[in-house]
Order: sequence, then structure tokens, then C-alpha cells
Amino acid sequence: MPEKLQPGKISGELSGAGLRFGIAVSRFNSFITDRLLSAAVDALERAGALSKHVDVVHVPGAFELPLVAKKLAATGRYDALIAIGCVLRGETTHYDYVCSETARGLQLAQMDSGLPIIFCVLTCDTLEQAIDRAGLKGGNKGFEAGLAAIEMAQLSRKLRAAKAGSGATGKSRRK
Ligand code: INI
Repeated sequence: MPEKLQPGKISGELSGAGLRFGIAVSRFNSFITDRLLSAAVDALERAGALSKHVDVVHVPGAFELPLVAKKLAATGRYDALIAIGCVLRGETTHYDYVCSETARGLQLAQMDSGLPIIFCVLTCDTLEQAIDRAGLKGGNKGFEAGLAAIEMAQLSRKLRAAKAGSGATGKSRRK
């Protein structure tokens, strides 16, 4: 009988202890973004992150999030970043440009820097949809973003350790 395959698992624990986080948050639609921010901070706090290890930077609108995320990543100070914004569809195509460039810019910053950047930008047709996702029917996307930041920070640490040769699964390929 062939041995049952037991793949090594690499996962990020939900412990924020000792981790540093940067949060960039847009002032545009602050009625929503303030609530997303509070929930993100709550998630980090519950997972054991310390106030002195969490920095919050405000930007005018979602479009400004990528540049600030890139600059925060370049400091080398953080284990993960969270970008918080809320874009609401208006009567013109402005919404489409802000959404696509914000998403593209944040992904670029993440891939260029190698630092996890959590996308917590609501892109909604109506204010009601945004309210639902900032603490009402749809839960709070800020809390989810906080948890995702912790998981990705822990996972990144493990993968760095694996790259350095110490192994991330406890199984070493080197004898
Ligand atoms: N910025 C937002 O974060 N949300 C919006 O809904 C929004 N709308 O609809 O215009 C918005 N625009 C501002 C934009 O992000 C920039 O701050 C601005 O264009 C200056 O660069």
C-alpha cells in the first residue's frame, strides 16, 4: 500500500502579537471609512497587536491610497498594510477611474514591495450598499481586512523563514 500523502501545510496564524501594521485611510466618504477603520483596529487589537505598533495615515481620497501605501512599504517598518476607502458611483465615469486606478495602484505597490497590502476599498453603487458593508447587514469589511492583514503578515514571515532555509512547515528538505 502506498503511504497516504500528507502535504506540509503553511498557514498564517491569527496572532497580531509583535507585528507592525500601517493603515492608510481615505477621508472621502469618512462616514463609511471611519467605521471601516474602527473595525480594522478592533481586529488588530483583539489579535494582540499593540497601539505603538499600529500607525494610521489619512489621505484625501481613495485615489491617493496607492502612493501612500508605497511610501509606507518603503519605510520597512511594517509587516502588513491596510488600505481603506469607499468609492460611490456618481453620474459620470469618475467612479470607474478612481476604482480601477486605486485597485491597480495598490496591487502594484504590493507586488513591487513584497509587503502584504490589504484591499479594503468599498466600491458601491449606493450609500446603502456601503453602510451594509461597514457594520450592518454585510458585516464589517474593516474587521475582515484586519484579520487578513494579520494572516498575511504571519504567512509572509513563515515564507521568509522558508526562503532562509529554516523551513515553514517544520519539514526540512535539507539534511
Ligand atoms: N474618492 C473616494 O475615495 N471616493 C469617492 O467616491 C470619490 N468620488 O466619488 O469622487 C473620490 N474621489 C476623489 C479621489 O479619490 C481623489 O481624492 C481626487 O480625485 C484627487 O486626486
